[in-house]
Amino acid sequence: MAAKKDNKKKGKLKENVFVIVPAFNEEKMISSVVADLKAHGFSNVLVVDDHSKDETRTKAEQDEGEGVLVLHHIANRGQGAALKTGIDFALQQGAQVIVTFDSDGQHQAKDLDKMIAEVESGVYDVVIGSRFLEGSATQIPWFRKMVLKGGLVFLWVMYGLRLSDAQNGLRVMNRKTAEQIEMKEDRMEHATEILHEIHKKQFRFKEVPVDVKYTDYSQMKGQSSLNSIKIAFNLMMKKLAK
Ligand SMILES: Nc1nc2c(ncn2[C@@H]2O[C@H](COP(=O)(O)OP(=O)(O)OP(=O)(O)O)[C@@H](O)[C@H]2O)c(=O)[nH]1
Ligand SMILES: [Mg+2]
Repeated sequence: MAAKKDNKKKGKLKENVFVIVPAFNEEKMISSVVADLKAHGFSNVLVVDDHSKDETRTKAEQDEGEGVLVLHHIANRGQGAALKTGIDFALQQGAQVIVTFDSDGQHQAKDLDKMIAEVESGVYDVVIGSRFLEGSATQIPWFRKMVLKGGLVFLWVMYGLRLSDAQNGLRVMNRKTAEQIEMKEDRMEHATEILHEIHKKQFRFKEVPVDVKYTDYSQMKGQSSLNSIKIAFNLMMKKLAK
């Protein structure tokens, strides 16, 4: 309530902005992630619990009301599917700007204002966070860095797309983009799919530096290198099958 009052005072309730927070087994972080978003004036936070096995849903539901809504999958479908659920719901609610935000505590709400401003100004359709651009204070473990750099080469070779960060889940897009990108990949392949859709449909996009936190928790929970190879392999097979 206090945060809401403060933001009212500042005149920035961000009513047209919906933040989608896909969550799977994030009972340790979900409350602080939601609190960070609320403290920054976000009044439409949609947590999509993807049938977590732990207390993620219960924890998120403790924050429900006050600008937070929890959607729930009745089976685990993957981060891509959870984002799609959240985006479809946000569009139905009249969202003009849609943010995708990880629930593992690696993203920070402080990075969003500048990204949203770029979209709201109408110059860009999509703004994507980057850990690698100058201005980002992210300290990436060297092995994760190598895997992420490999992902960049993959994106370039497979889709002709040159970016500085190919796997960043922090994105801001306008309504038109959210309506037009097709998301068929239920699991982690969706990150590449979204970039490919943006490129193919010629949305105007920009990368901006953001700070991604690497902690023992995030590294224990995050994507394994093997999974990254599996994702690349799946995408390659699908491309070859076309
Ligand atoms: N809805 C849903 N979310 C998931 C699933 N798996 C992971 N996530 C969420 O997706 C976000 C990112 O997942 P990570 O595994 O950390 O992937 P990442 O951040 O790209 O990889 P790291 O850089 O290694 O942390 C987290 O907020 C997870 O809770 C899933 O099966 N369903
Ligand atoms: Mg992560």
